[in-house]
Amino acid sequence: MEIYNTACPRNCYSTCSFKVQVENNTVQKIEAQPLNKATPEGVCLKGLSYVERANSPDRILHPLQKINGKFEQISWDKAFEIISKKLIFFKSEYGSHSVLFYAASGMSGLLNDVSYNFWKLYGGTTTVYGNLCWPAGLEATRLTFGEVKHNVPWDLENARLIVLWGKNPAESNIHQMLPIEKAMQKGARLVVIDPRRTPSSEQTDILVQPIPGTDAILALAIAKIIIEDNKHNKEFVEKYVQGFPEFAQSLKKIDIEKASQECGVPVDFIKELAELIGTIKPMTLIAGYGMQRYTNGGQTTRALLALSIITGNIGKKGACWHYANLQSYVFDAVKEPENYYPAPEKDKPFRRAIPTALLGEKMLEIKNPELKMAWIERGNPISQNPDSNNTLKAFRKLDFIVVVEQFMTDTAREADIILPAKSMFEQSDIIGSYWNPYVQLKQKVVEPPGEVMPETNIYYRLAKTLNFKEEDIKNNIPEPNDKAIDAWLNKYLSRYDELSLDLLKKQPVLAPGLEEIAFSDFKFNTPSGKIELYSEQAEKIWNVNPLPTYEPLEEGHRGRQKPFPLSLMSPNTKNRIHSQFGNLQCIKALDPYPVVVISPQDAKPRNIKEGDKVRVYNNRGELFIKAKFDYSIRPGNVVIINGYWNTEGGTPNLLSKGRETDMGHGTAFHDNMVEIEKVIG
Ligand SMILES: Nc1nc2c(c(=O)[nH]1)N[C@H]1C(S)=C(S)[C@@H](COP(=O)(O)OP(=O)(O)OC[C@H]3O[C@@H](n4cnc5c(=O)[nH]c(N)nc54)[C@H](O)[C@@H]3O)O[C@H]1N2
Ligand SMILES: Nc1nc2c(c(=O)[nH]1)N[C@H]1C(S)=C(S)[C@@H](COP(=O)(O)OP(=O)(O)OC[C@H]3O[C@@H](n4cnc5c(=O)[nH]c(N)nc54)[C@H](O)[C@@H]3O)O[C@H]1N2
Ligand SMILES: [Mo]
Repeated sequence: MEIYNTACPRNCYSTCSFKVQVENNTVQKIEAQPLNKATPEGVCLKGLSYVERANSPDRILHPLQKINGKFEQISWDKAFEIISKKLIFFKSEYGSHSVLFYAASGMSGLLNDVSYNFWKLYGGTTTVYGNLCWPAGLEATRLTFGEVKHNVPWDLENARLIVLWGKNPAESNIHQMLPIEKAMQKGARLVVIDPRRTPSSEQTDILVQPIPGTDAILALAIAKIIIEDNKHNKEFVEKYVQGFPEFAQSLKKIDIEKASQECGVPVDFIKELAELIGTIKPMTLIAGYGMQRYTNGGQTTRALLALSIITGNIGKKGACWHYANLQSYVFDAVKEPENYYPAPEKDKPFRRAIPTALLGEKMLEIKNPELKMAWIERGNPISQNPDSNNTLKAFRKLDFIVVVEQFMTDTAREADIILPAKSMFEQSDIIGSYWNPYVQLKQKVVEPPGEVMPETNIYYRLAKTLNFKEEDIKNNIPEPNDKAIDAWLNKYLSRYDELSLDLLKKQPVLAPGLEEIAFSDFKFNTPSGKIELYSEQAEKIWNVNPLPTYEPLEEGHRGRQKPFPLSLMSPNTKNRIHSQFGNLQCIKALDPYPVVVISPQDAKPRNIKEGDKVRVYNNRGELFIKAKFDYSIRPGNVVIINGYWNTEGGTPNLLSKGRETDMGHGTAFHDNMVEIEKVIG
C-alpha cells in the first residue's frame, strides 16, 4: 500500500489537500492532509466518495461511437480517424470557426491550456466568453480594489463580526466553518443574509431573509443609517476611498421604509444590521456567488462592498472583504477578469466567441459560418448552462459532436463520439484555488483504467493524425508520457524558487508572494490608486452607474410577476459539485432525485401536499418533480438544487433564461420566475 499527497481539482472554494491510499493500482481511501492550514481536517462527502467514483463500473473506459442511436465501443485508431476526417472537412468546407470548442469547470489545472494550444494549431474555433459562475462579483471587486484577493482563510477567526451574505459555507465551503466556529468561541457575532434558512445559519445570531435579488437596496439602506449615525470610518474613507461624498449624497434619496418594503426586511432588522456593522470591528463580510447570479449581480456586489469600505474593514486582521482570493493562481490568467471578455483583438483570427450565458440561443443564431461541429470537455452544458431546451436544440442541429467524459451525462448522450476522460488520480497537474492560498500538486496515483487517455494524450495523437508540424506539436503539446508531463509542469514551477515538483509531492506550498492580510499596504491597483466606491470604469465598461445602486431585476421583480409568481433559486448542495457526483451510488442513497422546495403557504392554495408530484413551469420549459415542504423558506420563493441530470429527474435549467449579468458576462440563473401545479394521477 502506498500513500500519496494530492489535491482536489473540483471547482470548489475548499480545494482540499488529501492523502490517498493506493493498493493494486486502485484508490482505496481518502484522508485529510493536516499540512494544509485551510483544510486540515474533515474530508467532505464528495471527497469520501472518490473511492467509488475512481473505480465506478459506470465510468466510460473506451471510445464510443453512436450508431443508430446506440453507443458502440470503437478503437482509438478508429476514433481518431473519424474525428480527423470531420475536422479536415469542416475546416475546408466552412472554415475552422464552424467548430465550437467548449470547455467548462469540471477539472482545473495548468494542462488545460494544452487544449487551447491544440485548437489554435487547428486554425482556431468558435469558443465561449464569460462564465457560469462568479464573474459579476469578480468584476465588481476588481473595479473597486484593482485586484481580487482576501485574507487567508484562517484569519477569519480574528473577526468579531462575520456576515455571511448569500453564502452557504456549511455546504459549499465546509472548511470555512472551522474558523467561523473558532471566532464564535471567542465571542464573535455571526449574521446570515439569505432568503433560505441554510445549514450555515444554524448557529447564527440573526438570519435575515431578503427577497431574492434585492440585496443592494438592503445594503444601501444599512449604509445610509451608518453614515447618518456618524458610525463610518472618516479617516479611512478620506485617505483611501474615491467617491465617498458622492456615495453619501446618493443615499439621501433612499427612504428606509420603502427600502424595507422592497427587500422584505423589516425596518428594525435593517437598523439592527446597521448597528452591528457600524460598531463591531473587525468585520469580515463574506459575499457568496449565488447572490450575483442575477441581472443586477455586479451592482449588488458593489453595494455590499460599500459596507466594508465605509466602515474601514479592509487590510487588517479579521477585517476583510471576502469574495475570492486569486493569490494562488500564480500561473493563471484568471486573475484578470478581462479574460472573460469577448475575444481580444490579438486572438480574433483564432477565436470567434459567443457568450456562455446564451450558449444555446447563440449557437443557433450564429452565421458565417454556421456551427457544424462541437467538441466538449470538462463541462456538462446541457444540464448546467441556462435554457436547456435551446441548448439541446442547438446541439441537435449540429452535424457532429465529440464529448470527452467520465460518465454518461446529459451532454455525453448527445455526442456522436465519446472519448473516455481521466479522473483526478490519473494525471498530475498543478492547481490553484479561489479560497485556499496554496499552490498544489494534483498527483497521478494510478494508471488510467481501460483505455482512458488524458486530454493531453488525446490532443497529441490527434495532432499527429492531422499532420500538424512537428515543431508546433513539440512546442504546444507534451508527449504522452509521465516524464514529459512532469517536465511540462516543471517549466512553470521553475519560475519560482519556492516551488518544485519534489516539494509539492510532499506538501501544499503557500503561494509565492502571498499576502496573509490582503491590502495591508493599502495600495490599490485602480485608476485613482484608491478604493473606488465611485468607479468611472464601471460606467465606461459596463454602462452602469459609477456608484453602487439598486437595480430591480429584469424578470423577478415583484411588480412583474404574473403569470409566473414564484421566484426560483437553484443553489448548490453538500451532496454534489454541480452536475458531478450525483450519479454515484453512495450519493444516490442520500439524494436520489431533485425536489422543489416550497413553503406550505404557497402550496396550500395550489392544493399541493408534501411529496406530491408537481409540474414546475414557465414559458421556457417544465419539470415534473416532487414537492418538499419547508416552513423556513420565504413564501413566494421556491428552490430546486442545480446539477441533476435529465436522466435523474431534470435540471432546473429547463426553466432558466439565457441572460447575462450586468457586468463580467456572468449568468443570471436565479432571475427566473415559475408557476407550480399539482399533477393529477
Ligand atoms: N458542496 C458543494 N460545494 C461547492 C459547489 C457545489 O456545487 N457543491 N460549487 C462550487 C462553486 S462552482 C461555486 S460557484 C460555489 C458557490 O457557493 P455559494 O457562494 O455558497 O453559492 P450558492 O450555493 O449558489 O448560493 C449561496 C446562497 O446564496 C443564496 N442566495 C440566492 N439568491 C440570493 C439573493 O438574492 N440574496 C441573498 N442574500 N442570497 C441569495 C442561496 O439561497 C444560497 O444559500 O460553491 C463551490 N462549492
Ligand atoms: N440553475 C443553475 N445552474 C448553474 C448554477 C446555478 O447556481 N444554478 N451554477 C453554475 C456554476 S456556479 C457553475 S461553476 C457551473 C458548473 O457547470 P460545469 O462547469 O459544466 O461543471 P460540472 O457540472 O461540474 O461538470 C463538469 C463535467 O466535467 C466532467 N469532468 C470531470 N473531470 C474531467 C476531466 O478531467 N476531463 C473531462 N473531459 N471531463 C471531466 C465531469 O464528469 C462533469 O460531467 O454550473 C452552473 N449552473
Ligand atoms: Mo461555480
